[in-house]
Amino acid sequence: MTTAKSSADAPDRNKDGDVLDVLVIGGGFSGLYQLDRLRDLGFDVKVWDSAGGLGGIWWWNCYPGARTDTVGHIYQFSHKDLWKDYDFRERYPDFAGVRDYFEYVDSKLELTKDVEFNAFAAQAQWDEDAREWTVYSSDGKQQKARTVLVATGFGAKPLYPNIPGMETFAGECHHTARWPQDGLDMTGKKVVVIGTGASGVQVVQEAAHDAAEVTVFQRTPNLALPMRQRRLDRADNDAVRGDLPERFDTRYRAFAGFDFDFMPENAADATEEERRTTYERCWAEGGFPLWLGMYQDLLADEAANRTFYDFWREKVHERVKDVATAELLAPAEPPHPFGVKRPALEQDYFDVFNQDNVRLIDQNDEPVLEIVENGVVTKNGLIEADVIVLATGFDNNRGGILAIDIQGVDGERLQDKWADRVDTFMGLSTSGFPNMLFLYGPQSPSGFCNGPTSAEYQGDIVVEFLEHVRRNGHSRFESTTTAEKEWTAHVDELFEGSMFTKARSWYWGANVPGKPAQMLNYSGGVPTYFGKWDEVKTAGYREYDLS
Ligand code: N01
Repeated sequence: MTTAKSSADAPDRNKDGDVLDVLVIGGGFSGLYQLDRLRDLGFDVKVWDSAGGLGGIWWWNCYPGARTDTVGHIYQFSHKDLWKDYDFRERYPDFAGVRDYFEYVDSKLELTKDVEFNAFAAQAQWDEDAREWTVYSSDGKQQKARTVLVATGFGAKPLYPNIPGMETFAGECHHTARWPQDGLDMTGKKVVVIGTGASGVQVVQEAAHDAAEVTVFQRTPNLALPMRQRRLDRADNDAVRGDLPERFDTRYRAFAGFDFDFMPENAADATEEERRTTYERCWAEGGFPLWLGMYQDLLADEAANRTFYDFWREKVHERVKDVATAELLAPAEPPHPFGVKRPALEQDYFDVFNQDNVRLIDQNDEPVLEIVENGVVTKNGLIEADVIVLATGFDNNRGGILAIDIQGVDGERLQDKWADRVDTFMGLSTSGFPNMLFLYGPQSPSGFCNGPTSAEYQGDIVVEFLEHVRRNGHSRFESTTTAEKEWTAHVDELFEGSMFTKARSWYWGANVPGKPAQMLNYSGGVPTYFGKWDEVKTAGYREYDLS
């Protein structure tokens, strides 16, 4: 946990009123944390966010059923004891719950006075002589800043499927991440959902309760795990708060920044009976511990992994009555090893396929060939639709950054530099683009790290680094090409030969047609990542040219 320091020691650097010390692009957990910490330290800082209000990714993702896959108590700041006064209404808050939490944080920290909403950063240009960035918004605003922090998140750029005729559809067709802010009533409607990632699973559950018909196009089965959602009252929140500080601390020591970690035992060493007992116990508890709190060899040993897959499959088949549908949802042969593609958490996802109004279609056998005025067409004819939900995911990790035309030294474009490969130092910076840092960026633990954990822990190293730069009177920092080559090789080495190669996932860009195959999420774990940064700091940030 961090404590605010007085701004009294900070030099008055903002002599030129229209040049900020720091402009943060993105006002989610990471961006807002930067705002608060840097402001306390006397930096002149503002946030630009393309959203119309607080919530970061939860402002955009307001589709029916959108909710966290992390329990609210761990999906919040530990910062400034904010957790002491906030009560979560549900164990896993929905998007409205997360927005409510952001409002609460704002009421305590007065963040929004320094946030410009509806400001999409379209371009950023580096001026070597002035040693500053100029950032332009799509609606004509401009802002100079000595440092730019890009905190756009890993899912800022929606991925749209390339289906002919999309523009001819007369009903409502929305990507889950561009859902109408006023909502969309599905009652009595015919709904087609394309995609069964975390977003698709959540929409299907909700649509199934209200819609007249729900047709789900599945390309890859989601090895979804039980959520075990429940409502929380004051007493529940008080009980959780009791040991929350210790749970926050645990996040720093756990592989994925949660308050739990893999078990120190191997599934391969356990008897069948012992494994079954463990699986049943974890199944009853539900949530991500079933993924990242299980036997330590499950994500490394394919035979061990198969024991859990078979257990999971049995559980799904117990719930889905139609054998063919159950087989599509949970095939005898795994589509990929369990857990190397992100599983969703579900409440009644598998059960709704027992309802007469819900139908599952194998997108591989019967793809959507065309969208027409009144529905979608497959090889078997027209499926009528009033609503088409594109739950097709994102150009993850780098998409939100490359959506900004970033021009660095000598006008080099980041879009060109990263066209074939992303190169960063620890996911934080890239050479040729001085005085720019990425939060939750590509090649950081990002997709393998609980968001608020990264916002705080990675946020702290960024703040500490910016203080170091300021304290030493530097006005320019840039990571070296040697450092980023070594880091990229390290990220690649961890990926190559790992089980993550066995699923076509967004972790390594396999979900986007034409995107270069490259692991974009650091899979060495949160403790290793921060241990490496400690070495960097102790050695005096030699991976950066400072001047
Ligand atoms: O996106 P996804 P998401 N035709 O990429 C399919 C976080 N998140 O929005 O698996 C047909 O996972 C695609 O098929 P396949 C979370 O980290 C968190 O669901 O590639 N289908 C897949 O089924 C998550 O992992 C929360 O074969 C197409 C789906 O669309 C990440 O965001 C909630 C297709 C996309 O799944 C992304 O999740 C939501 C096409 N052309 C999201 N293109 C919570 O915390 C893609 N697909 C709860």
